Amino acid sequence: MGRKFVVGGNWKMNGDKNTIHEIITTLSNGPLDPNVEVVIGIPAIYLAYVQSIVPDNLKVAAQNCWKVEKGAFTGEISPAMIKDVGSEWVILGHSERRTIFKETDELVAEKVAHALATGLKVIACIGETLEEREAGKTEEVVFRQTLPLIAAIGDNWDRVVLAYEPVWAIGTGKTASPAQAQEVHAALRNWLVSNASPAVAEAVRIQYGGSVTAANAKELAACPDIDGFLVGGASLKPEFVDIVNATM
Ligand code: G2H
Repeated sequence: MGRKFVVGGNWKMNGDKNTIHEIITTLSNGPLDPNVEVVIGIPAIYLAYVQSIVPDNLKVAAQNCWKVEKGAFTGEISPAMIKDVGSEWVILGHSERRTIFKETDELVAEKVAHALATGLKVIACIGETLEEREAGKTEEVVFRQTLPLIAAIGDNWDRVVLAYEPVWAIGTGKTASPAQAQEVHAALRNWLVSNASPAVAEAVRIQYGGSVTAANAKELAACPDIDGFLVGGASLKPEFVDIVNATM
C-alpha cells in the first residue's frame, strides 16, 4: 500500500490569538486535499485553544515534551498533558531543540519512547549541519541520529513519521534540491531495511523540511521517497494550503 502524504506545519514560537484564528480560518476554508494528513505544531500555551477551534481534518501537535508523565520539571509539559487537551501528535528532536537546547540523540530517543508509550504520534526530526554535509558526513549523521530512535520506537512505527531536515536549509531560504533530498531519503530508507526491517523501511513516511514553500513543494513532492513536508515559516502563511495540496 502507498504511503499517505503527511504535511506538518511547525509554527515554532510564533503566533498570538488573533493570528492563530486567522491561520485556522484559512486552513478551514482550504480546501485541503482530503488524501493528505495535516498536522500543525503549536506553541504549548496555545494547544488547548487551537484544539478547541480546529476542524476535524487538522490534527494538532506539540513542538516538544518531557520524558515522564508528571513531577518536578519546571517549565516542561508531558505527553499525558498533550493527550489530555485532545492533541494526538508531538514533534521531537527538531534541530532547534538539538542545537539551542542541547538535546542529545539519547534524550530525543527517551522522549520519543515515552511519547509513544503514552499513545501519542511522533514526528521525529533528524538532519545534518552544513559543516557535516561539506565534510561528507550527511548519511553518517542521519543514521547516528536515527539509530537510538529504532529501539525507542520498538513496534510503534505506525505512529511515527521521520522528518529529514538539513540544518543548513532551515529558515535560510536554501532548500535542498529535490535530488539532494531524495538521495538522503532513499539512503535512510535503505538503511532502515537492515537496521529496522524491510516492512518498516517500506511503510515509514519520511518528510522533508527546510525552507519548503509553495514554489518548491510540487517538485519535492514528486520524489519517490519524499512522503510529506515539515514546514516552518510558510506554515504561518496562506501558501500552506498550496503546500498541503502539492500532490494534487
Ligand atoms: C525546518 C522548517 C520547519 P522552515 O525547521 O520544521 O522550518 O520551513 O522555516 O525552514
